[in-house]
Amino acid sequence: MKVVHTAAHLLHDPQVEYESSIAQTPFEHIGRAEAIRATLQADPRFVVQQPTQWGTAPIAAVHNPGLIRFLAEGWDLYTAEHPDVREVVPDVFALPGLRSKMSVGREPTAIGGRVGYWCYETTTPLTQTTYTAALGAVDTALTATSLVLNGERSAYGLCRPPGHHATTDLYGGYCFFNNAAIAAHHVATTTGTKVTVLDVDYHHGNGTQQIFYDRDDVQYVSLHGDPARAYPYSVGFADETGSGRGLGYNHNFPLPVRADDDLWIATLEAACERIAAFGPSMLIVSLGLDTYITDPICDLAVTTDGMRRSGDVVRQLGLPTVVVQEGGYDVGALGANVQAWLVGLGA
Ligand code: SP5
Ligand code: ZN
Repeated sequence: MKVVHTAAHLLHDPQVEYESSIAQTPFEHIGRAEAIRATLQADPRFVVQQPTQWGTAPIAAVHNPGLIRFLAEGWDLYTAEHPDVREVVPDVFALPGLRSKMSVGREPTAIGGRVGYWCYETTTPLTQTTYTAALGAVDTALTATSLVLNGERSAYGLCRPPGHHATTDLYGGYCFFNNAAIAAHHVATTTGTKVTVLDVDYHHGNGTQQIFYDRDDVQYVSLHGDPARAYPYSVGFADETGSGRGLGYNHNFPLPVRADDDLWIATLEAACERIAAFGPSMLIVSLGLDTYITDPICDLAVTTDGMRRSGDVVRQLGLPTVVVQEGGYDVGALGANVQAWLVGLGA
């Protein structure tokens, strides 16, 4: 199987994550992608190649151009006012309630206000070179997608930073641009065919759901920790089924604490029935390995064999498949879990 990877991810190397009211070393760090690359490079079933460059047009087809502009210039503008800052984190969020009963707020002009207009939480720092890394992750997803459009049965984009929490207008959840959504939109619009995004990260992909919520050409199907207890908390419930033309094309499968391989696989099989009924021309998998039993920030109980079985269930759909990397924070097991999943898929 072809693997797309770029060293550009090394340019996103934040040192602090503000999570659960604690300033801590980030769970999402460069060692994650390096561990996956090392495991796949040592396995002759995988061949690693670099992405080509796609520019910002495919990103602007999914995201607000203002978000792209902010990520491109935000660090320079912020550090012009605060020269000692190494990474930028919002401290004032432009929540709609601030202007309740008034018109919808415009983007603030002050840089301290802009960051809280485009970012929705505190675990996703913007560093001097984050933008270049985020562009590299999009290039990685689109290059893997083009391999499959050109005839590969499947391909894997080792995207970092991840993407599925980024909405049209907001970054957060370690994500800047929604790599999987950009790939899915690219396929749907350039081929005029239906595409499914299957999201198996522990966390609900609120960004991907939001991007496609009112569309009937891209189906979103997600298995995840129930947002009643799990990040992102306010989205990902089973009764969110799409709106307008998109009604019926969004499927959420929230899972209980410590869901094991058998419950996970049975749920994935139910999800795949929805995919088969939709009849997409291509499948984009948002692959998170944070469902793993010893993941440090999650609470499901999927094993490495469960990862292999997951890939095997998806293989049985018989669809051209692009796999893009999302989360997974037990770095010691991350390479083996990605490998098992992709071997199950038929690598
Ligand atoms: C791509 C991806 O997997 N993003 C996940 C972002 C989740 N960030 C918040 C996690 C909250 C975990 N709380 C558990 C406490 C452990 N200190
Ligand atoms: Zn996750």
